[in-house]
Amino acid sequence: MITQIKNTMTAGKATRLRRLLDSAQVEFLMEAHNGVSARIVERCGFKGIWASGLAISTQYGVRDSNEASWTQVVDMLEFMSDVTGIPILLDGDTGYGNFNNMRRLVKKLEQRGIGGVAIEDKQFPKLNSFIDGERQPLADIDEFCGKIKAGKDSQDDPDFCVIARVEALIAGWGMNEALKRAEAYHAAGADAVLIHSKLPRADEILDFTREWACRCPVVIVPTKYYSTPTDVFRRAGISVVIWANHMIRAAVAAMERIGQEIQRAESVTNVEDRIAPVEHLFALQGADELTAAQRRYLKPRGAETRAIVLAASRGSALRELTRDRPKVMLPIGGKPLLARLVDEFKRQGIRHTAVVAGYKAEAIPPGGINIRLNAHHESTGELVSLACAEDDFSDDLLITYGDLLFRSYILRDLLDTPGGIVVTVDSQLTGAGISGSSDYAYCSRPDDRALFREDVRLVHMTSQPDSARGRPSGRWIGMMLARGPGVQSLREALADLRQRPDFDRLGLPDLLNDLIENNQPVHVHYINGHWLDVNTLDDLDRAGHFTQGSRGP
Ligand code: SPV
Ligand code: MG
Repeated sequence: MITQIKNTMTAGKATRLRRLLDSAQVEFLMEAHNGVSARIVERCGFKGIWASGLAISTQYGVRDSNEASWTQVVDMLEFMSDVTGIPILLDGDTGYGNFNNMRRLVKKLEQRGIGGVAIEDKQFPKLNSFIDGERQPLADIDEFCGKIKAGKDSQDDPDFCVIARVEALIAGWGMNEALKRAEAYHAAGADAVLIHSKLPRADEILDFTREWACRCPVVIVPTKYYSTPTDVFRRAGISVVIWANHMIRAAVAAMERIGQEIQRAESVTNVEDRIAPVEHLFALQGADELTAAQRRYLKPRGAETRAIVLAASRGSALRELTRDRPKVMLPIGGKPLLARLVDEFKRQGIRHTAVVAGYKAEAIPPGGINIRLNAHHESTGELVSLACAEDDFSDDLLITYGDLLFRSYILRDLLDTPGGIVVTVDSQLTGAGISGSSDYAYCSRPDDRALFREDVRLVHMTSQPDSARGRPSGRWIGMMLARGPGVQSLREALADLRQRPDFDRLGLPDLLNDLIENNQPVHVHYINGHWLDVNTLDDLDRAGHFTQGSRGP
């Protein structure tokens, strides 16, 4: 129901209601009492809605005696109008007061895209016409005519409809009084008259229409004379028939039946197939539109991102510690590196992780991840491992080394950085805790720590500082992102490099350099510390502190 049809359709609603009144054939309005019932009425194919006072009172659980305030009614109308494109005619009771209240009512209804209002010539607070009708005092004719005029004078849209409801037959004042009042209200500017009857047959309605002779459109509410064939109304020249309370009565009957059944059975099994599936509720709410809007406005961070972790190496500098398991299975603060990594992914909404294993692959528990095997891990490098996971490539792809520890914001910010291919570069080149193995990044701009969302490009990556290129801009931490066309470029670069005789020895930096050489932009996401990779026993010691949060690298 969030489909804000209102804005586009509001302008025409009063006009469309007027067309129904003026139509040469009989037209129908169906009652609705809240957003969902209004939506259903429209989906059933009705051309207009009757916002019934009885039904709106009932859904609030109060009596149809102006116990719900007029603003509560108008608030409900807003929900109804927001979710529908067909016009709404409000059952405005007596106009909720005198001429002045009527003026304000019309203004507020127009603001909410309501097509028109019917007011009845009774006194505030009104009572439903089917309760004690003959003891219901009618309004003074002149006072009511003033209210009609006040309403008509207040409308901005010339097509907004004010319908005068004649209650003389309900109150037992007879046909002459009904006709006299209808004539006065018509002369005061009413766009139609609603003649109401509580008899089980349509006789007095038909008498009225005969006498009235189409001086202006006639609206009827055949709640009590419901068995009258519609053709009778057609032949009588009725403009609009209002089915005034059938949605709320249907809802009440269904709720009572189902509620009692569930209460008796202490189970919902039997009713499940006879009630609306929750998917139907979503459809009525317009859930599809929201899903489409989310796609448009809210690309969920990491929602479709898949991760590939390169974890084939032993980590031989760690000696005995990696005798029976790969480096990624080393516990840091009691939890293996790989499990920490996967937890970080999950924190950012990445639920699919493929791990390329090699050395002691069997030591990696398969739970929650896909394990790919680089059977030649001893003689091959990172690109061969990456190629083992090519089937796991998705449109949003995170590739990391398996021995990384980092603060959560680093991955979060990488996922937020625009670009087809993005690498995370630590601009800190020296300092405590910086370990030996590094991929040096030369970038289009150094990190002056004031760059914010500025596009910095990777120019080249080397495994040793390259004096010919000057001072490196930073160190790549072994984390990169590829999305959309970037993934395609990545595939092409991989295919390109596969042709090289030394492919087996190539690493991810070679892939990045190949992309750059082929004019594929590689964007840089700068960080400053707050990560480490685990290559040596010293790193392992630092990692323990890092995870305790006592000391960052
Ligand atoms: C309503 O629907 O609230 C009406 C019509 O006023 S009736 O209840 O038939 O009077
Ligand atoms: Mg009513």
